[in-house]
Amino acid sequence: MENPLKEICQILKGEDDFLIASHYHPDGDALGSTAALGFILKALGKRFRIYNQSGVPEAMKWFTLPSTMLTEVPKKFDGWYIILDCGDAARMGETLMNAMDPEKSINIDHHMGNSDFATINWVDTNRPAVGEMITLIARELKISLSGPIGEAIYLSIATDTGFFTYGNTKPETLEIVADILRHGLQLDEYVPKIRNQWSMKRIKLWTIALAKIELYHDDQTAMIFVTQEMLTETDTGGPDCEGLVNFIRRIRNVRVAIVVREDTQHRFKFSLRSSGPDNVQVVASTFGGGGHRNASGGMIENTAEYVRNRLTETLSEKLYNI
Ligand SMILES: [Mn+2]
Repeated sequence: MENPLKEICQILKGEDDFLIASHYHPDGDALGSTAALGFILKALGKRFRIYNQSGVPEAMKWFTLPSTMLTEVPKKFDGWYIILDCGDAARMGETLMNAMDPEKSINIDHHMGNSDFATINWVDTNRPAVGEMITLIARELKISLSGPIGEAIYLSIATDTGFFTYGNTKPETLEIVADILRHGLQLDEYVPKIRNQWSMKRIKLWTIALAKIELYHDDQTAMIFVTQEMLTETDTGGPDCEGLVNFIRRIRNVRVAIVVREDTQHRFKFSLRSSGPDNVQVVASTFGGGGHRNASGGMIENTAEYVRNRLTETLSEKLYNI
């Protein structure tokens, strides 16, 4: 495709009915980019609907949407499907995937290895968030980043860059944020809305989990096992564990942080974090997992004892060379 951005803007201007969707269990980027594009279509006076198979998560219920978030695919829909932040078609959920008209679909994404599942595919892996790509659409259509559009784009970019701390944060990313601030976004009011959304259940889970940190390799590896028992006891789930691995990575002199979560009996999901040259991707790939040099993960089906031993042994071999 010569210039998918221009082509997408032509369709947004020329057509009238759109369904915007993102991956189920939406994160800040999925929800923020969906809303931002909705606000753009609203500004253009177009008909549109927004859809997410799993709806708006509890922690983002406060967020201003351009219209009601549908959780059912509309029966009679003849317009264009715009799919955001989905590395492959299955991420949008099966119902929409089956309903989507492959001849009238747009895929806007930043994941590596995107399967180019739509009619028009705009995939840019250098973008830290889809929200940044939606900004380019707004600019092309001469729509300013004021009010709810700016808020939605800020949510997208801030959450996918760890509030501008990950390596994917580029000068251009901060220039977009500067533009949003010039249009009036008040960070002291807005950022607490995004960040201060923890439930007491989650705090209870972390309290139990943090009390069980295990240290290995001369205290250079910190590991936590989150068991089904802990999750049941605190009435929490997988999403409540998010961020735990980054948190224990903050212990001084720890080079690798690991959180292992019991998914079902004898099935464990693990996340690894490191920084700089310490490559945890090679450790994850030993178990068929994936990710990046400093953030990777995967799954092991065996006993907890086996998982603990294999992960520490593999780290000894592949990372610490001991
Ligand atoms: Mn994203």
